Amino acid sequence: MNKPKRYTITAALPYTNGPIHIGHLAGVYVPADIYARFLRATGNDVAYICGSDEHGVAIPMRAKKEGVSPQDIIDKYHGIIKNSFADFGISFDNYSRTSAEIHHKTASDFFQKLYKDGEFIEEVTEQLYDEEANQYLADRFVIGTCPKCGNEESYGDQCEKCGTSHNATDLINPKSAITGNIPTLKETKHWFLPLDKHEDFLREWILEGHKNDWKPNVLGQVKSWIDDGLRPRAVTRDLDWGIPVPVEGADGKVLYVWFDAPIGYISSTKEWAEREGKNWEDYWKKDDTKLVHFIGKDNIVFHCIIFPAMLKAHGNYILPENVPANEFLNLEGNKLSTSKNWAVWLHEYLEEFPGQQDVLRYTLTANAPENKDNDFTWKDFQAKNNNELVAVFGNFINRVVVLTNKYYNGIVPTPADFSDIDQDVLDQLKEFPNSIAKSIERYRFREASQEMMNLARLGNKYLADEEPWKVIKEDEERVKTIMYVALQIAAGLAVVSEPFLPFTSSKLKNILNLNTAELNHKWVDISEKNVLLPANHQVNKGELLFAKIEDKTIQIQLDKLEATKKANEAANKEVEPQKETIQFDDFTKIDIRVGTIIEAEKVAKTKKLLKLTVDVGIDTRTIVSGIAESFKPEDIIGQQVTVLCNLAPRKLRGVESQGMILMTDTPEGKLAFMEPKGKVINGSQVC
Ligand code: B3M
Ligand code: ZN
Repeated sequence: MNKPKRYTITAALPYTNGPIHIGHLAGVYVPADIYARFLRATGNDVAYICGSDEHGVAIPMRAKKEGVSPQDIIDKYHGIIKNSFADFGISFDNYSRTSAEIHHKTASDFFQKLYKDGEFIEEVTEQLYDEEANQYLADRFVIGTCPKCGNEESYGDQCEKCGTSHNATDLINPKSAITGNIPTLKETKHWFLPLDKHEDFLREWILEGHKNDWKPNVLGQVKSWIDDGLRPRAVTRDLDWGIPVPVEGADGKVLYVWFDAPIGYISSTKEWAEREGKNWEDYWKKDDTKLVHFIGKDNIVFHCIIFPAMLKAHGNYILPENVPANEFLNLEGNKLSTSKNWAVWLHEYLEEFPGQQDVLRYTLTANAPENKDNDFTWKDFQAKNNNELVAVFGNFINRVVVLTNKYYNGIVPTPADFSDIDQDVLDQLKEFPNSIAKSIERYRFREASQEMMNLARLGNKYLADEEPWKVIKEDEERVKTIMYVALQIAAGLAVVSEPFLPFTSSKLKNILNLNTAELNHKWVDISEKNVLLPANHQVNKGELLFAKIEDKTIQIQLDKLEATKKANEAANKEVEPQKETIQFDDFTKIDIRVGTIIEAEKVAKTKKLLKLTVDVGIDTRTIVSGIAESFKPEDIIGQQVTVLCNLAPRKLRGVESQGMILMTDTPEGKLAFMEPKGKVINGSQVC
């Protein structure tokens, strides 16, 4: 494609059925934001478009789970998600929502055009039906085995494991997600998009036309999907939540969420264009516009096959120039999961790491799952922060600014002649905008972020080698040149870091006082201008750009995940089967009393055991109990407990135990006392 006149960048519309987590940022929104920011910084006309995906079965399912209406759910999570994106500097030009009137109209008009042009197959077919729930089962309302990869947790419309998309009736052993029943089949009319009719065009456009510029993971999925044979896909549903199907004979039917959601990119662009006084059609219908969809791999088939087929069938729309889908991010070795709360939620991250959005942006970029699934670990997060952001980027800037203020009151000194090393460093500086740009333009954001960090490394090494803090004692003129060169690198870093570290770049521009008209450098200036910070320019006092993250801070996060893991295990724990039947006489032999813990201490050289002194009313006795990992000795003095008293004494790690404290498990996987509700006299019998 020749140099585009404008760019339309879309980022997958997140479902408003829950908050967003680091996987969303890593997979879609940070790479898209880097790309949009870079394009703006290099003088392009950009529309960076997104919005909330508010239809589909996921919403009413969440509403039912929370006992509220679907509207309550979308209003709650649309707000949380929109704020999270803003908090992390995801610089959309517009963030809309598919419940908006402009979207309902845009999607309805789109459907009607295809309907009138005869692009749909109208057919009565047998669909899965839940007799008890009295509703058809589609999408997430049904779970079964994926016919392609055997994943037993596949939804009715797509399998998140292999990415394929299918009809609910294709599932093997389908089960209703509402009642758990096995569905029956019941006739119903739907409108189908005949994907098979578009096979030749899709093969030519993607597998030929983009075989050299689309990512292998995307091409691989698309090829496999086309080779498996494209079939008509229902684009309507028997649901009461969604956009009503705008044709005769469609009462009680809505547009399939994956038909309406991608049209959400168009309606969000319309909303933005109306507000900005632009023509939305320039961004969707002009051949000199470059359209790029940023998505996760589970959305490839919808963005590379179904939506392009819709655009093609409609006519007059451009097609995506690229769909650089990322793979999945895992968390500490396990798949991120909303339902299992196995995630780092963005709103929680900011509570625990206030003002450190760029640390997460950088870590997720440096480890992005660009070509294969990757793992986020808190240890790596700490290492990226401490070893790169603090020790290289922050250290370099801190030295430059502190020394400029110390030696010259913040005034950029006039350099003497440059040494070969000075000149070489200044020449290298000029290359960074191009080398970073090359990586960004090929959607290699990991590589681009490391190249950006290489500029900080260049500056850090230059200062470490030139040691101005030593040279100042014997050659002040030389130090002026060294600091002048270092300041030019710092200015370059302020500009090229912006796509990756927008908050840091803004702070750095303020520190270097770069926000004046003549010094508000563009990306290209770093390569073209010889002077970025002129002599006699005043820089401000410095501020710490990054703070070291201590082990104990990371341990808190790891403990949180451990607690989540235990809670999930407890929640999924099979209930122990009942023990063998005993006779009443057997029961009358056991003597269970209420007692009170009056002393407690750890049993030496053990992790789990506490030695308790318990007043059981009959007497005061020693009982050894394996509760040390759930309770501190000092916290349970005075605790009333239920005690099996006539258990034969036994020695545990050298301590004779005369009885047993009865405990149970909490949902969080911790131990809990069986304690009476309200104070009870020690020795009271339990029976
Ligand atoms: N909401 C699926 C997802 O959140 C869907 C994306 C729509 S993009 C048009 O992964
Ligand atoms: Zn599958």
